[in-house]
Amino acid sequence: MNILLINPSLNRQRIKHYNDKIEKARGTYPSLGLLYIAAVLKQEGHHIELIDIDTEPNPQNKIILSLASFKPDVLCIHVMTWSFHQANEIAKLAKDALPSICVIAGGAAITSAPEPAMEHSVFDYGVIGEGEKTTAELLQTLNSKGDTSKIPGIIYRQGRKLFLNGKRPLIEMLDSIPNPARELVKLNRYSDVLSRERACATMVTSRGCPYNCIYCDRRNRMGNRWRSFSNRRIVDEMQELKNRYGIKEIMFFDDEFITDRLRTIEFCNLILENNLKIIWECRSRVDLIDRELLKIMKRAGCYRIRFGFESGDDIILKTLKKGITVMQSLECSRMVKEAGIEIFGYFMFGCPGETEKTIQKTIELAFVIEPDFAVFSKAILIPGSELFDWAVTQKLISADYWERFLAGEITNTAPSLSSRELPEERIDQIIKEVNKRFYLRPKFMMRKLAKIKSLPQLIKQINMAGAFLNY
Ligand code: B12
Ligand code: SF4
Repeated sequence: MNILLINPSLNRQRIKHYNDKIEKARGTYPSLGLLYIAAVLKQEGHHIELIDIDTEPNPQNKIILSLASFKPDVLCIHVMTWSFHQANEIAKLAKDALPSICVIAGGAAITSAPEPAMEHSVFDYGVIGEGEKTTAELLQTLNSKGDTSKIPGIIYRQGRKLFLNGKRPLIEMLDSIPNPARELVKLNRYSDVLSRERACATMVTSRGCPYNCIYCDRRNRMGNRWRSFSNRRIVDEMQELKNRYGIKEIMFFDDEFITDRLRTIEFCNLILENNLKIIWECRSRVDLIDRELLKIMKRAGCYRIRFGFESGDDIILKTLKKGITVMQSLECSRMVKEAGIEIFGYFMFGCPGETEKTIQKTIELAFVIEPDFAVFSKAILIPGSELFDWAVTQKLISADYWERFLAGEITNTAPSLSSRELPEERIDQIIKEVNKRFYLRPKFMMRKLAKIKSLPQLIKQINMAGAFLNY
């Protein structure tokens, strides 16, 4: 079959934490999820074209041209909640041009709200959760004009009715999945404001997360059992990125990279044995770090770790079920700095129980930790999160908020908690102030300049600083 895969624009769909200039300066990444799906479909012998809206100078024309010349039988589209409307418009465009085209959608928007997402779109099939096995089976069945009613992990429509099939078990052997089909995209058109090297790529080495932070929708997506690719497979993928695409830097997008300490140590050893010489960053938790681990990570090329510090108040951390304390955040940051690794810190305002006082504690924590980069944001009630459900029970948001968002009745992409004592506008104002205070400090700028490793890095960071000045 001819299959067109589309990744909607991330830049046009960002939730507006920052102004457009800052959002744009932050960078653009390929959808790894869509590239995994593409790899499986290629393996199955289908003909593939992939369009990533953000990397095309004229994406609308590119889609129209592909529909006219490639004549896809199937359109596969990646849908996050925030790109839902755009994805639906693309699906409509495809159906107008090719009425018989079958549209399959997958990604967080489908997984967190399958029925509303189908109800308010023209998608024919929705793939829920991990998509590789489901999509392969769905296409085999469609190709042979078989019965899709028994395929686990999908939602589909027949006439005006929607049918939700049972769940598909998670993939146990991640190594059975092929590498993302990066050959379908132009890797040099992606960028990240923080990357040191021009040639930078993204990768995922594990799926799932065993923790229970209430603001996260992890329980819905890849499950709470952490599963990993084998270290051999991960290092081979890194080697391929280096040899085939000249990649010198990798950003690991795993939900939780260090869940298994032993795996991390063995992974670092394998990098060293293979003399890989690639620098990388990952995401982890402050309670999973120790000196010995950091030492080997640094030797193996780790130059930055992202941590969700979230709050400077222990009661709030407890409410968030984050499972960490402020002391652990401080201790961890000390160790990471000593190891010569950069820190990227996430801090959150507007959590349940938040007051001006607890916000000040979080700001103080950020200035004591002094991460190399920091994101200060509002706690967003994302669909499928325990925080959203809690807010519903507290009558702070309506249970059908996201359904109404998908229906186009609500346009606020970032619902958050607010109270008479701490209204949303006040939190927005605090975020603006703290961003300026944090990033426009002469000390911070001097330190950043001293750490610049290349001209592209310098240009990107000057652009970002310019964007912050107008913030
Ligand atoms: C990298 C990342 C980003 C990047 C870029 C996204 C990108 N292009 O990769 C950036 C930093 C820009 C970003 C921004 C945001 N992100 Co983000 N991000 C991620 C992250 C960490 C990794 C994504 C990834 O590569 N996953 C690995 C792949 C393999 O998994 P996957 O994408 O889910 O794909 C699988 C299935 O979903 C399915 N599938 C996916 N696409 C398709 C398509 C088809 C056709 C089919 C059949 C199946 C299918 O099959 C895939 C393989 O199994 C995820 C967390 C995570 N670990 O997934 C959050 C995540 C996707 N982000 C999330 C959020 C909340 C945000 C922000 C709102 C954060 C914020 N507060 O600003 C913004 C909003 C972005 C926007 N569109 O407006 C949520 C999404 C929730 C939702 N309902 O949409 C996630 C799930 C994290 C979380 N728990 O909060 N994000
Ligand atoms: S925020 Fe991170 S650690 Fe917490 S549940 Fe989500 S993925 Fe896991």
